[in-house]
Amino acid sequence: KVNGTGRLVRDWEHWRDDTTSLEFHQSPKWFDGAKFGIFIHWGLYSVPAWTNQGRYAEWYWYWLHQDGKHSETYNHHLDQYGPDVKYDDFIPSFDGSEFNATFWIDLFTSAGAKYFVLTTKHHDGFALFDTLDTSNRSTVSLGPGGRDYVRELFEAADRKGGIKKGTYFSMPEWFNPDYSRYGWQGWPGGLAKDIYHPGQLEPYTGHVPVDDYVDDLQLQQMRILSNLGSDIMWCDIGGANHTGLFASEWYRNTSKTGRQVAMNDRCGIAPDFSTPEYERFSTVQSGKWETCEGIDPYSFGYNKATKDSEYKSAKEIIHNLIDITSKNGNYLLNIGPTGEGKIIPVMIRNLLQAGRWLETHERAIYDTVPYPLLPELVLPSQNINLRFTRTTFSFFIIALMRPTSPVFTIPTRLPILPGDKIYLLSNKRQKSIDKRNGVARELELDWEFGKNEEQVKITVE
Ligand code: FUL
Repeated sequence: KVNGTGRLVRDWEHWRDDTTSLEFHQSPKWFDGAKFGIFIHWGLYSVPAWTNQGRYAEWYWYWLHQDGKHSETYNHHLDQYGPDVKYDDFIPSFDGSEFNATFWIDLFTSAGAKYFVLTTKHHDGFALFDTLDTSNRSTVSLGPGGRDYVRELFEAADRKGGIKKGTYFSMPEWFNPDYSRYGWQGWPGGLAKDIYHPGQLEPYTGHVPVDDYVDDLQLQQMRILSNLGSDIMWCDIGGANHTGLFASEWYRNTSKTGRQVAMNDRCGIAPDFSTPEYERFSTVQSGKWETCEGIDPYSFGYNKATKDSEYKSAKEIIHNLIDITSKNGNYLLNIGPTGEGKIIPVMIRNLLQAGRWLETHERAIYDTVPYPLLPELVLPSQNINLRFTRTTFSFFIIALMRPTSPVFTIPTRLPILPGDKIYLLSNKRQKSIDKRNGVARELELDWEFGKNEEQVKITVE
């Protein structure tokens, strides 16, 4: 909805269920303020859980076919499982024996995440929820115990409260026979030929043939939205789909669903937020965005070849979150559990450590907005590496490094006035800012990463 001054306004009450109004939709306020989410890539690929560096482990099946003979994935598969084990033979091992929904949710909230996004179906077409009559290719129909992991995790989140529930959903399926006519932009859209036994096809277990694949997509998305109650529809890849036709009527119709679902930029409609992957913006963006990347340096899916020391440390996680927040982004940090559903100790440790920093400094992150005049100050020669965020009544200075000298100059004015109170978030001792002559002001701050006795002076000119 556009108000009298021609500016976009968030006015969901006046939302119309037509596709034109989709163009004006913006991300929900809760999403803008949430800043930190946990992405979870968990699926059949978590069983072999392997890739050579620089590639996504969740693409295991694809690499196996794409690379052909003598590729690293080919040799790895042959070596580990022999020529007769097909991708779908991993289904019985994807058993959730170590999946503990309550523990996952406790971990995410202790890490300071305000939302999570779970892979409900990745490109291999194997769903973690009940796809009803659209397909039997799911944990509910084929997996041990017939479990609906999306429902289990969502129920745990509802029990805990305070965390929003999101759903990753791949539109295309690499080797779904019904998708083959939609193959696009180099996307395979073909059948999985068994490369160990030329001339044979790999099974696409649980496939239910349909007239139109994209009708099924719509039904599955509607199910995720209506029955499971997703807050974020995180589509992937796009391609042929009907999202534009039903998103306005359902996802955005508060009277039908009671809420507004945030949708990313891979659904095929005007998005609420963009999704740079293993990338981020270095300047403040007016449109909302969200960086997604793994705690693993190269992969979303669990990769057994990654060493503990290679995972992002708590410090890296927090530094990334601070930097992204200062530019109007959210940080969707991915973890890849094992095939059994275990989150490995190093991931747990680093997430919990990150959460401890957030606990003390949450006011500088959640529900803040950028300070567009000066989102950051980076002067490497002096080790100065600051980020700035603000709320209506507060201004936050976050130091990522200890400057060489305790006294340094900021080349612009900060929105701090004589008489304002200034204090370290981890230490509530307050100081009033002295009255200084007009423009130039000197502030004294306790140095954040120091032992609190140290002082830093910031001169604002
Ligand atoms: C990409 C996918 O191909 C990756 O496997 C991963 O899911 C990432 C978030 O999106 O497009």
